[in-house]
Formats: sequence, C-alpha cells, structure tokens
Amino acid sequence: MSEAVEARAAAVAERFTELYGAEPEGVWAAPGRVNLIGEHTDYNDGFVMPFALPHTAVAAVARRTDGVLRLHSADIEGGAVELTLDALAPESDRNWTAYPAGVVWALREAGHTAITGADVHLTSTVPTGAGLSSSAALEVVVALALNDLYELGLKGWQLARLCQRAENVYVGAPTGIMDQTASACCEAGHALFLDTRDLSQKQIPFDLAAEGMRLLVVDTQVKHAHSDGEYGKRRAGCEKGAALLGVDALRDVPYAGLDAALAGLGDEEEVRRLVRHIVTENERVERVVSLLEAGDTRAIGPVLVEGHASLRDDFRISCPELDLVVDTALAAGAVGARMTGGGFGGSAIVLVEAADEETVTKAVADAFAAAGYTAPRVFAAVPAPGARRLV
Ligand code: GAF
Repeated sequence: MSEAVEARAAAVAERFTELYGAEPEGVWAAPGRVNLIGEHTDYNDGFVMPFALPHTAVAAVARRTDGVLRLHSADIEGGAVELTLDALAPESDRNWTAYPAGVVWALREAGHTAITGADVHLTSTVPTGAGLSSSAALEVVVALALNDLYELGLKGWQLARLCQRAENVYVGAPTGIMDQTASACCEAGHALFLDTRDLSQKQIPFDLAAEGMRLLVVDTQVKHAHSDGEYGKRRAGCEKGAALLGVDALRDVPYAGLDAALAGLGDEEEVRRLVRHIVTENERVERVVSLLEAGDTRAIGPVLVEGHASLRDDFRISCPELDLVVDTALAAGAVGARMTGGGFGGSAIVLVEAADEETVTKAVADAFAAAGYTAPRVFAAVPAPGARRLV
C-alpha cells in the first residue's frame, strides 16, 4: 500500500469512529478510470480498454443489523444521511447518496437479503464531472465492502453488473458497464481489454514510463452529466440501428461488412453516423490491442486521433474545449490525442514523448487562456490497481 493511500485509510477510519461512535470493520478503495480507446461501445456489446487511475474513493464501513443504512461523505457538507433499507426505491434520490444506496438496493434486489444495514463514511479524490468515473468509484467501493463483510462471494465482474444496475435503475442514468468493470477489475501497470458482451477480460501491459512516454489526462473542467438527454439519445440511436440491421447489438456488424450495412440504412443519416462510429471504434480497440501486444506503443497515437475524429464528426459528442486540447496537443508534437469518456465536456487524453510533456502541457494551457476558457487540469496517468481492501 502506498503511503498516501495508507494515510487516507487511517484518516477515513478515524473519522468513521468519531461519526458513528465505533470502529469500522474495514476500509476499502475503488479507483476512477480513464479510457484509452473504445467509446460508447459498451452499451453496444462491444470492446473497451480502460485503465484505473490512482484517484480513488475510500470507504470505511461496518455492518448494522437493524435495516438502516447511514451514509456520510467527507466531501459534502452536513451530517450522515439515514435511510431505511426497505424504503430504498429507484429514482427516489437525486443526491450523491443515490450511488451507494443504489448499490445496496441492487444487491438486495438480486437476492442478497442477508444485508441488514451498514454505516458508511467515505471520501474520494476522483474529480467529479470530469469523465473519470467518480460515480463508478463510489458504487464499487461500497459494493466491495458489503461483498466482503457479508461474505457474498461475488467476483469483480458480478459486482460491476450490480453497480451498473444501481446506476441505470436506481440513479436513472442509462450508462454501460465499462466504468464499474474498470474500477472493479483493472490491475496496476495494465489496461483492461474488455468484451462487454460476456465481460471476458485480458490485462494488457501498459507501461509508458518504460518506453519514455506519458499519457496526460486533460480535464477541460467543462462539466457533463449522463442523466441528461444526449447520452440516452445516442444509446437509443444505436439500438435503432441494431434493430434496422436485424442484429442483437451493433457489435454484431462486422467491420468488413460496414459499407453494406450503411447502404442498408436508407435515409437514416443520423443512425448511419452512429453505426459507423461503433463499428469502426470496435475495430480501433482491436487494433490498439494488437499494437500494444506487438510492443508498438507509439503506433497507437494515430488510432487515438482517428477515434477522436469519429466521436467528433460521427457520434457528435465532442465540444470546442475537447477539440482544442486535441488539435493543440497534436500541433505541439503529441503522438496521439482524443476525448475520453462520455463526452460533452470532461477530459481528453494526450499521448506524448516524456521529453515533450512540458511543451505540450504549456501549449494546451496557452491555447485555453487565449480562447478565454477556464484553465484545464492536467496530470500524467499511470495505470493503478483496481478496487481492493486496504484495512
Ligand atoms: C460513460 C458511461 F458511463 C460508460 O458506460 C461509457 O458508455 C462511456 O461513457 C463512453 O464510452 O462513462
């Protein structure tokens, strides 16, 4: 355990004891993620390739036996929120508490009625609204804690499915399975090649430092939210495309058959663009996996750039700030760059030679200042461990 996480675990446990008057039974951590490639493919049964960030949600938890759930966050003003397990109901809560409460609801709905309550105190360093999966980190940390304490025996991918259900049904955001699986299943030093159809996984070594490279995450500070309509519209458009093409999901449209599929969509221009993005994006994920497995890391740069163009022009979910990061970084010598996550704001990733890190970072900051945008937050991301018990 790194010293920083150790110190956070001790502080969270101590605060739990002050709040609830007894020590926690344990402390758990779950990370946010950044997605290397494979955007909006997860609700089309496609491929994704996220890795975990060192930014984590950390939770101290103890069981209760009286059907009560108490939730407290160090990051939000106010005392603990007290909920009754039997009264938990989908879309009844618009606050941060919907994420952990939704997980408890989803676990009990799935038959894990041995859960008779919990006290939870948590805090998170995952930036919110930055496209880095702060909500998945909150969900997964609570799911893992309850899985351990109540000895449910669920594996990471099963916890991810339940957390996705919490987010879709309880919170009411129609997201896919990528973020929760990334938080639950990623490993340090690796990107996770995930088939979202059956959740089969392959850990792909991704050690940029060893190759003299860096992956920068540029948070544009433009806030996005999945529950507002645009994400859902893209999802519905993809489902319409699958129905028109007679397949279960757009994953089933082969890259080699793309032209024929597009021709078969008649005058459905918008659906055609969505289909083209999903089919080409799945191919890009497979290409990135092959390149990384062949040790040809620099060659993924152009694939990231293609992915950005497809999200901007076909899927239409970029924004001027994200485009400015990508264009400026590439002009300043970056090897590749693209928006990452759900879109409409949030973060971009930039692949650079280590020697160019400062120049590229400065170029982006200068371009934002010149455009009158809020200064972006930039950090170099190294693949970190997935969810785990700290204490
Ligand atoms: C958000 C969603 F939560 C994910 O499921 C995924 O669809 C992503 O946007 C886009 O790839 O993070």
